[in-house]
Amino acid sequence: MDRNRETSYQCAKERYGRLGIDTDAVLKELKDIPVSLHCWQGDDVRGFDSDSPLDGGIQTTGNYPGAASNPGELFADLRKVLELTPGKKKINVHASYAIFREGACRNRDAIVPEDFSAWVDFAKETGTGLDFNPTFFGHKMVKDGLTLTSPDDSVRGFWIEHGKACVRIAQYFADELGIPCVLNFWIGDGFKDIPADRLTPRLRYKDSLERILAEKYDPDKVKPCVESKVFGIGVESYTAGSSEFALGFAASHKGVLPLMDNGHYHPTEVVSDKIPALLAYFDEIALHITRPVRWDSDHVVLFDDETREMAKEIVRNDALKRVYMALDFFDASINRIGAWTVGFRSWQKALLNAMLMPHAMLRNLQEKGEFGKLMAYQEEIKTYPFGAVWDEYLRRCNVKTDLEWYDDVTGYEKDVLSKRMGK
Ligand SMILES: [Mn+2]
Repeated sequence: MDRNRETSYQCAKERYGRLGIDTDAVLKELKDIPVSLHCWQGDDVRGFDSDSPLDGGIQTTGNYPGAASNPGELFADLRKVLELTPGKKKINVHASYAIFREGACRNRDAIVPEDFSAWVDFAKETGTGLDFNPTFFGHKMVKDGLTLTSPDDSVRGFWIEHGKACVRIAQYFADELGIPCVLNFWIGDGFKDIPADRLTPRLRYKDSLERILAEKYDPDKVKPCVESKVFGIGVESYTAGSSEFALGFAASHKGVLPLMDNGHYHPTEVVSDKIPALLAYFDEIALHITRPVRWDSDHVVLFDDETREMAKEIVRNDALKRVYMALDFFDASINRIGAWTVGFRSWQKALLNAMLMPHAMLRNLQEKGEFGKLMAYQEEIKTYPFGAVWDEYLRRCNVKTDLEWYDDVTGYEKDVLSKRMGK
């Protein structure tokens, strides 16, 4: 079996070599590219700090048993996913995942780094970095669906304080781990029906973000982003943090990155095309990688056409160090460890696929106007022995290959998940 795999890899290496691609060098590079793994797939975005139902226009569907319901369970599940996935990881944490020590219970406007020290310990133990997100949803201070755009000063002030607390926590993460922390601002603020004023809420959002980012941080260590969205459930007519708003804010505030979530656009728009458009203007950008099915459904990321195309745009524009990549999906209808793992492995596959393409040669065909040949070559490359290189990558990363890994998921479900009560 191993001998077959070795032979397959050597054949693939030789074949890609003819295209001028050094597969060994690619595998070495890929395993050091950080990708952020979101903590919220493990518990359907519930978090630990509030019993409020999920709102802000986002929704999980499904009731598969075994969701994590406390930090110990979530850490155990994350460890399993880390074991089943190749490549370098950061863990993406939402503020709602604060882990209060005995007796402490702080509201979101008052959270402190100590409330996240268990995450730092976990990151140190697993050799991962940490990214962070303020949580502007699922909380009783969300009033009429509004947070940073609220006309109620006490509401808006509360959420500004939350944002500032999160800047301090992001700085703490970066200081503790020596790895920059991406700090992503996303709000679900908007209106269900036709508003009378679309500008004022946006001006309040802009002012709120400026007040939050006035909090002191080291721009080499904390990377603030603004994530846009087109609409959410219950806020179909107007979203304050639209694409133009987020881009405009990032473009006019030094050091702020635009963050594109590929579920946050009209269904025929593609983020793969937006990546190079933004790279023309921004030194660094950020991505949330998901799979929207007809709407922002946050299905598990697959190795599908648009996922591959997004990875290609990053790789062929030599932007692996300019694009902060994070996964953002949640499926509660299947085994959550399996869902997490498929999603992470799919993005790794997409990166590997992109790194195994002769981009200079293909670009040259485009420049020369040889579009028939370009189409033919792009189609031929699709059936190159990608799978043999993927298997070799998994072997080098000490991760189980093809169909073997799901046995671990099944075993973990039997031994651990099935014993969890109530969820
Ligand atoms: Mn997102």
